[in-house]
Amino acid sequence: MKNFISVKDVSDPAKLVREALQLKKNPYAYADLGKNKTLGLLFLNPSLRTRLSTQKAALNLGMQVMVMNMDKEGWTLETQEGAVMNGSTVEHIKEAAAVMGQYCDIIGIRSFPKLLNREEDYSEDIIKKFIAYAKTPFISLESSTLHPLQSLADLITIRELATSTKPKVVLTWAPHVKALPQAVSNSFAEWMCNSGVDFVITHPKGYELSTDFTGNTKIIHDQDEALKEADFVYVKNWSSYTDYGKILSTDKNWMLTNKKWEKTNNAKIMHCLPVRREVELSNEILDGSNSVVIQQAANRVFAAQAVLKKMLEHNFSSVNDHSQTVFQK
Ligand code: SN0
Repeated sequence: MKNFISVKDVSDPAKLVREALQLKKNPYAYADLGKNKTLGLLFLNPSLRTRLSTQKAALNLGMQVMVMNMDKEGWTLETQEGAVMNGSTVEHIKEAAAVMGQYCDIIGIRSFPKLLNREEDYSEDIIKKFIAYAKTPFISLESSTLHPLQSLADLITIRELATSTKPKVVLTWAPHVKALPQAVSNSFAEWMCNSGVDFVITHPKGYELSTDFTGNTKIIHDQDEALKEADFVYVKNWSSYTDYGKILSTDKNWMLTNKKWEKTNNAKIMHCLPVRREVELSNEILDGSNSVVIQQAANRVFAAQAVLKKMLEHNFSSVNDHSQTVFQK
């Protein structure tokens, strides 16, 4: 695995889940694998879980980690080709990424969409340019359109808790006060479509996600109907994809409560966090025994560790390094 941006970068998602569960049992089994390898984590937006779990994963593998809050501590980046930089941008992504590529063996970036121009956000211009100029293996810490480390942790959590071989998993839209990215939902849909679960999406009309990620997933606009017999309910807000970046509904009836939960098959309730209590999810659900949000967050470490382990083995393992045997005396 050179880059980890989407489920498409993973040849066998089920195997990656099994490897992550092995690492959870024995986190220090590969404590020397990342010796003398440096992971650089660059944040253009806030982060709690991604920042800490990815650092912890790297430390478990013996790597060194450098973290930078680019939005607050870095120079303002220019991304346009051919720009005359006589305004507020100070450094071009060409130099910034190339320099970081000199210091780091693997680079991860968080870069949220601006939610103003769909074409621009969905082109993933920033991460594509970073990969091109840094030339190191690359790990997405949430891009404009996807959040693969979150989705892998979600799949690990579902695998741990499932009581049947084909659980029913429902992704439900929830209200929010702000326009949020579609990335977590796109990514969850993409991973669920590749994992053999019975997957359903429910949202108000106008919140259809891109079929590039949802494929032919069943969409039910009646939330009560969609929740019937669910084994897992994944709660997430996203802004409209079709009326790009807009909030089309603030209907409080979409917030999951115990009364709605009663329609499910004793479902476990999932959310990627951070969650706005009593807006996206009720206190009674979050404080109740069916919420698995902390287990999901715990699994972020082993999702990141499984991915970093694959990258280290694929890109740096001496098994794949023939240069020494050709030139050594
Ligand atoms: C982000 C999102 O993509 O929805 C990150 C989730 C891991 N969430 C937010 O930006 C929440 C912001 C807020 O004000 O609640």
